Amino acid sequence: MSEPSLTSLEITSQPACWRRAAEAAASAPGLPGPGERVAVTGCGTSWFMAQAYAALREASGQGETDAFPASEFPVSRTYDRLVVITRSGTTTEVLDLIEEVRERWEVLALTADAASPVVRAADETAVLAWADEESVVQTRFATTALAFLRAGLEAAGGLPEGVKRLAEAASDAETALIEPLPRAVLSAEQWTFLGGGWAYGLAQEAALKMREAAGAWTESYPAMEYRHGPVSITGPGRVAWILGAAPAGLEADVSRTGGALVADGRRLDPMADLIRAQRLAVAVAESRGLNPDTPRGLTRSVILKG
Ligand code: F1P
Repeated sequence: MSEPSLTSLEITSQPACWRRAAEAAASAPGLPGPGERVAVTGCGTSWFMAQAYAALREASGQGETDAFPASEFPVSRTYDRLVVITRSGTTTEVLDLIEEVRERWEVLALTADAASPVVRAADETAVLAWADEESVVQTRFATTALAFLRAGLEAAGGLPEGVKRLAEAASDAETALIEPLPRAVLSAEQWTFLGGGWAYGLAQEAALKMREAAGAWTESYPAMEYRHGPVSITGPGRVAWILGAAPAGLEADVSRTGGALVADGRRLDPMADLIRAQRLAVAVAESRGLNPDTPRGLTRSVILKG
């Protein structure tokens, strides 16, 4: 048997990384306080984590929270605080954005690298070095950054009704790491990931993982938007996968198409369910003879030449 990929090893370490994030968040400076008007940003995977956190914070009643990709940030707006997520700390669009707004807003940066430029650019930094990765494809850094922010919400005023505490999510993650993936999901030719509220950002990330690691055809939509057109993609040999709670009628919609439905949101926290999608990405990559550690056309961070 060949050695497991770096991506697989990093996926496996997520429950421990999340628990450490919860400890770190308890005494971290720079986290948004209740009532602050906050924007969250990043690129690629980091933007999807920003989306998930923004929806979770707003639903928890702790304040208006927007998420934008760093390259499309509406800088004329007014915020109290900008939260940036960047594993490398070197992504050009993120650094340019901080430069533009740092005089006006407090900036908290979450990064894996204490020596990176973002640490000098931001007012406060949370260095989640234990979650850094060797793989280009992000898995544990991204979810650990979200775990850190989620723990911050838990400490500041609580999570929305129906959202599990991070400690429970970490237990679900352990389940998600060992459960066999359904055969129909492993052998499918197309996957559409869905999620409502904060799970939408996670659905976006699940779809991106499949594209990056496996070059797979995936789509992602807010759960209720799926029936307004995208359902036409689903059919025999294809999968619709809902992270978090499934809206009424989804099962019947998917069943009519002849596609397979994955809907374990009652049982698994959406962050834990994302781990199953990460595992699927590795499995599909390997079944196609691809190395998930070396995604096509992608580097650890994108640094644009000026
Ligand atoms: C983000 C990024 C992602 C990409 C890939 C590599 O970098 O470039 O856009 O999807 O995962 O990382 P970072 O700003 O988080 O370092």
